[in-house]
Amino acid sequence: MRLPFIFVTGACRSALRLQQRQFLSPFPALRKPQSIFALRFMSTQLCKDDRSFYITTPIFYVNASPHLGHLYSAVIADCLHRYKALQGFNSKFATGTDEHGLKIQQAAEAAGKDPLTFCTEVSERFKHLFSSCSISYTDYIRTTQQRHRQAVEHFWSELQSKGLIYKGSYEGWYSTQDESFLMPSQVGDSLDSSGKEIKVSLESGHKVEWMKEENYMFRLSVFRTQLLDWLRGNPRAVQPERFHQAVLQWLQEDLPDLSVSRQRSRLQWGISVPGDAEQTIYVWLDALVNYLTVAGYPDKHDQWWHVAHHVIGKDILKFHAIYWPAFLLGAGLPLPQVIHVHSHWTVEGKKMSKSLGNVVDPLERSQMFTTDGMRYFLLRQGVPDSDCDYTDDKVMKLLNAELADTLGGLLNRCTAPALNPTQVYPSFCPQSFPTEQGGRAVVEDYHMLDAVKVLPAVVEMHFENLNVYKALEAISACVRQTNGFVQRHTPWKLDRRDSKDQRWLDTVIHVSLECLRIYGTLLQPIVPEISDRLLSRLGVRPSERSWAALNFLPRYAGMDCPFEGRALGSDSGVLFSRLESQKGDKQKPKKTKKSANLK
Ligand code: ME8
Repeated sequence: MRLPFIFVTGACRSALRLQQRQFLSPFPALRKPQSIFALRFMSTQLCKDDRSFYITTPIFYVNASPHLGHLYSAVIADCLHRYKALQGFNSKFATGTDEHGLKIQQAAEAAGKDPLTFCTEVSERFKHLFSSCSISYTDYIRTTQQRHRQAVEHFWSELQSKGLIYKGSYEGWYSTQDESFLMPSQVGDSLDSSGKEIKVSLESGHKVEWMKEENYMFRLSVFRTQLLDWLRGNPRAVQPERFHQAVLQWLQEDLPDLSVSRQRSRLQWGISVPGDAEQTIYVWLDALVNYLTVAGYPDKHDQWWHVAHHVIGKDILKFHAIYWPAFLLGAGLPLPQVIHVHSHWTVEGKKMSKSLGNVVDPLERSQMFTTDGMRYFLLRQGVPDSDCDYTDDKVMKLLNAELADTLGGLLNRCTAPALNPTQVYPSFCPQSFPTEQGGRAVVEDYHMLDAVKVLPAVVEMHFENLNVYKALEAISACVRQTNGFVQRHTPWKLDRRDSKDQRWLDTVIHVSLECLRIYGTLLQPIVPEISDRLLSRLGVRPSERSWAALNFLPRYAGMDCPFEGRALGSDSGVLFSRLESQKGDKQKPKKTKKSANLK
């Protein structure tokens, strides 16, 4: 007897639990000896009963317009935010712009604008890109906002009151482009565009300068052991694994104290050190606190702060996995649950850069390939572990194959009036597709049902790890299986005058629409507009699109199906139009015949 399949619910969720570990300050010389603070950090696992979720992107520098990499981080975070909301979480999603620091000060000067006007203009460009690309942030933060200044000042005062900040003198290399201090071992020789010898950061290639000035230092060195303990005790704190290992490796080396201010005479564009107008707070300390600002720090951050997840690019790992946790430990705050790191997009194997003239404009591309098309491409091809190369041709081929032909083709076939003249969700016939073989279904059909039944759990597992490309690989494989199912049974060849054939035809279409319903529901975080069109065409109401509604083919398990007999949605338009190569390698959507796949 073939049993109705078992639904593997929340495979990963069952493993999620909250752990709390108590830590004592490693730093005995606290200014207030009685305030030996208990430093806590949370596990990287999500608390099972907690229905709050908080996801962030980096806040982006406003020295230049947004590029493809910025959109990529935003799309990843948006996908996780939408997925959590579908699961019934109260999800907060923050993005925004990083507007202080020398780099911005210089960019505004070069543009001949006052810094705030300059920042507002570029920040608006990011905002425009994000709203054009369905980035459903719930908070857009700018570090020039008053609420942020208050949060940074409070945070600074907390660190200071715990004796973690002292006045010192910093001498060493600084990269304005990265707004980063470097050890001598991180610096190498290079030539600038005029052939002059310069020093550069070995990691980013950006020019560095020798800097010597009086400023405030943070006792980063005392947190080395705690950071190691945190990472070892929470192996999923930094994902993917290779980045976790990279941080552990960095922590094997010396961890000097960190300069956390600049002299006002050199840097005016920033937040002053509380009580010392001659010093400006280091832009990275300022910027990292944005995550707390959005959470409601300093008064009401608890609900969000203990469920914080950061999405970042690999270039800013050290700031997020060393400096930020150390600052948080210093301030007595929990650490982020997970730091999700992704690799970079390159163009023809090269880093995107203004000087190389190879920066991919995400707004232009999303107009060319549609917003959902770009989202799908980035999430389907982007592998967090390794860099990916971008070409327009790849986008076109992928979208035509997977969205236009396979998914769009399947929907066309199963809803076309030629096969479905009454335009309703047809009935399932248990005799034609029994739980034991003997009906008209063949062994491959049962394999397909098994695959689609477990698909939500597979997708959930990959979303939780932010391996969205794996989720899309799994969905895509199932879509192909369903196409194969329809192709195998050629429903257009069945004789509708024969009642058995009619029942089998209805069953084939019913099963296919059920598959499409599952794909449409699971694809919502990735391609919200396409999913909406697909689900609307199937007659699935907005209240029936959550994760909880993912109950595949209930009729096969002897239960009622709420969709059976329901009218299909009236919009029978093309799900995704095929893209055609244009002159100059530009692509544009092309109208396709709706029934291209029908005989
Ligand atoms: O670093 N591929 O801002 P930023 C993929 N303001 N992602 C890329 C990318 C690429 N080629 N290039 C950039 C800053 N990114 C700071 C952050 S957070 C408190 C402060 C993405 O404008 C990626 O997420 O230089 C990277 O980490 C981020 O943009 C850097 O943006």
